[in-house]
Parts: sequence; C-alpha cells; structure tokens
Amino acid sequence: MAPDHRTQVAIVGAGPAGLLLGQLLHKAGIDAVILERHAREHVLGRIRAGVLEQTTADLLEHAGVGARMRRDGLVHTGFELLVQGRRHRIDLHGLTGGSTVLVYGQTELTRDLMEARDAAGLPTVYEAEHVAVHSFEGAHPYVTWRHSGRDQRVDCDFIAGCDGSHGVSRASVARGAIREYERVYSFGWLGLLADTPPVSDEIIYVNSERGFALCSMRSRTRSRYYLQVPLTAALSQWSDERFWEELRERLDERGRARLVTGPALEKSITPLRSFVVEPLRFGRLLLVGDAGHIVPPTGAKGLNLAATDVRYATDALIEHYAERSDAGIDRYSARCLRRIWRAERFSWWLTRLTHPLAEEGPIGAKLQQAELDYLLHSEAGRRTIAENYVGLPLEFGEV
Ligand code: RFL
Ligand code: PHB
Repeated sequence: MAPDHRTQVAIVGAGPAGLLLGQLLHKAGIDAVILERHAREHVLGRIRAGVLEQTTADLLEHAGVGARMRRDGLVHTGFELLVQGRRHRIDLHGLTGGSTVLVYGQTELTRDLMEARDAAGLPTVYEAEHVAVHSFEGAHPYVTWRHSGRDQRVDCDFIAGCDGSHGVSRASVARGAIREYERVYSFGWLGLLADTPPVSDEIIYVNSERGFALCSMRSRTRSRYYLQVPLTAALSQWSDERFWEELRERLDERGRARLVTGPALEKSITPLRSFVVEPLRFGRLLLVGDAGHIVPPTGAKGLNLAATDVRYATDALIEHYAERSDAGIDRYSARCLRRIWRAERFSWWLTRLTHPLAEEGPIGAKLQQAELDYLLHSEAGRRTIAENYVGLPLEFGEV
C-alpha cells in the first residue's frame, strides 16, 4: 500500500503516555501523528490513576499543560497506613526533605493533554481500526490502519508503542527478541467513584483482617475507594450498598464516623499484576508506558513510570534529530528499565505489606505484622516508604 502521509514519529495510543509524548515532541519541533483505537470519550471515561509524583507534575508543566493541574490538584504532604486498627502517618514532606505528591485524576490530565493537542491543531486519529506496525527493525518503518472504511498508511522514522498492556506494538515483536517477567496476584481491586466528600484529607491505605482497602479522592467533594476482592468476584455481586458496608467494616472508628456514602459514578474491578518486558526498544520501535510494564496500583506508580519513559524517549528523539546522535535511543531501554524495576520492587513490596495474603498462612500474617511493626516504628523504615512513594530521582547519566 502506498503511503498517504509521512511523519517523524508515529504514536500508537492516545492514553497519557501517547498524548504527553505528542505534546513534548511538538514543543521540540518534531512531527508526530497519534493513532487511537477508541473514541475520545471512551479514553476519557476510564477512571484510573490519581497520584502524581513531583517529577510527573514538572513534566506536565514543561509540556505546557500544567495550569489546571496546579489550580485543581491537591498537594499531599503525607498519607496514612491503618494497620490493626491503628493509624500511622507517613510524613512525606518531613521524611524526604520537602517532597510531596499531587492528587489529580488521570481523566483530568488526559483531558488537558487532548485540549492542548486540539489547540495546536495536531493530528490524532480516534477510532483507528486494525492498527498495525511494520518494518521497525529496518530503516523505514510504517503504520497502517483502517478508518471510515478506508485503509491508510503513514511512513515514519520511529514508532512509539504507547498502546497499553493489550496493545498491538508489543505483540508485533518477534517472540525470540523479547523476554517477559510476570507475577499475577490472587486478588483484584474493586474501585468505586462517588460524589461524596472524602473520609479524610489524606489517602489512607488500610490493612485489615477482612482485606485491604484504600481511601483516596479526586477533589474535596469526590471520593475514590478500593477494596481488595478475590479474583473470582463479579461486579454484579457488588451493589453500592454492599461496597459501602464492606468498606465501613475495614475502617476504624474515626473513619466510620466520617464516611459519607452515595451512589457510585463508576465501579470496576482491576486484577493486580507485576509485568515487565525486556528490552523496550526494537530497532525503530520504542515501547512506552503500560505497553512495556505494569505495576500493581498499590504504590501509585503506573502513570508516573509512563511519564518518565516519555521523558527518556523525548530526550532520545531530540538527540536523534538535533544532534544526529543515536546514543539516547541506544540507551533508552536500559535507562527506563532501571527506574521501572525499582518501582516494580516498591509496588510489589507495598502490596505484600498491606494486603492479607491468604496463601501464606498464619505465619505469613505474623511475619507481615512484625515487618509493619518494625517499619512504622523506625524512622529509617518510614523514610524508605516515603522516598519511594514520592518517586526516586531521575538519572541522566550512564546506566
Ligand atoms: P493506557 O492508559 O492504557 O493507554 C493506552 C492507549 O492505547 C490505546 N490502544 C490502541 N490504540 C490503537 N491501536 C491499538 N491496537 C491499541 N491498543 C490499545 C488504548 O485504547 C489506550 O487509549 O496506557 P499509558 O498511556 O501507558 O498510561 C498508563 C496509565 O494509564 C497506567 O499506568 C495508570 O493508570 C496506572 N494506575 C496508576 N498509576 C499511577 O501512577 N498512580 C495511580 O494512582 C494509579 N492508580 C492505576 C491506578 C491503574 C488502575 N487500573 C485500572 C489499571 C488505579 C487503577 C485502578
Ligand atoms: C487513586 O486515587 O486512584 C489511587 C491512589 C493511590 C493508589 C492507587 C490509586 O496507590
């Protein structure tokens, strides 16, 4: 098929990774087109992340989409762990020498990026069917898709696979060229969004005998809660009433007294998974964000990792075009993976620490309690949690 278009970077996927990459490339004067399988409203309807590291917020600011985030985002200087009925505060600000996180919904951030893209008149194809990536091992990659009944093709220099964990980019790599690391957990999170004031000003991670719970928020009037549920749980078994009742059971007295319930705006179940592929670059194809790695959401790291991949990919592409050097492209995978594995470790560790793990039996429960007891009563232990939660620093040197 002859090309209909030509661009420098073809981006597959208009989630936060693809949209942010598009914005940063535009700022650097590099051409890109985004191909997205779903409709715009579908992408905006996915309720996901809520916690941004400082590095992510800075990158959004740098991309020119920080205004609403700075106005509406909630700065959090700490969070709480509720363990065996007792609350322990992790003073993020105090323990890290001044770092904080920002609570700002992924939906809002996605909307900001979409609006900035529209305002700049940049090309995005929504509802692109049968997207396929081709010839990325050679010098002339291209992407094909079908839209409004017509087959289309764009030739490019690079393909950025920003198409999430079930995308086409990773699936197009030869099996022998990629290694997968995976752990599937025996439970999922049931999430509920409601227009009710949050139960607390800060996020609470709850380790109760009945299972883990998380009390988060999107604003001062909108709450986001999660309950650990068995993988066999079906959404139809969870009426709003049952959800609130179970959450109440997992909270402490103070939480129960402040809990305001209301109809769910959204409810969904997410299985928990740790997943990484190596490498993340295959010739002229770069995997970015969830396309290359998944973390269990306990550490709030998924979106933040996607943002740092985008940062490294942008730097590498700028180096390629402005300095005619492929050093950054060659280092992309190793640079990203170092940060990814550290976030994978933290997310896995915090998941094990905060969720009752039935398969580990009574001794597992005792050891978990002892570990929490040690960590929460040691300043070094609390600092370990805090410095990982706010995000480890970006590194730009050799890896
Ligand atoms: P996305 O957001 O999945 O976007 C991928 C896009 O690619 C499109 N696509 C395709 N397009 C064209 N052709 C194809 N063949 C395609 N296949 C897929 C999809 O339609 C989609 O629009 O990946 P991206 O951009 O890498 O962003 C990653 C984040 O969405 C994800 O890591 C976070 O949501 C994870 N996460 C959290 N991360 C945080 O940093 N902090 C949090 O507090 C946090 N909480 C969460 C989370 C994820 C959750 N779920 C539901 C998995 C809480 C939950 C419950
Ligand atoms: C959320 O607000 O959706 C959220 C917060 C913290 C997490 C995961 C999700 O660890």
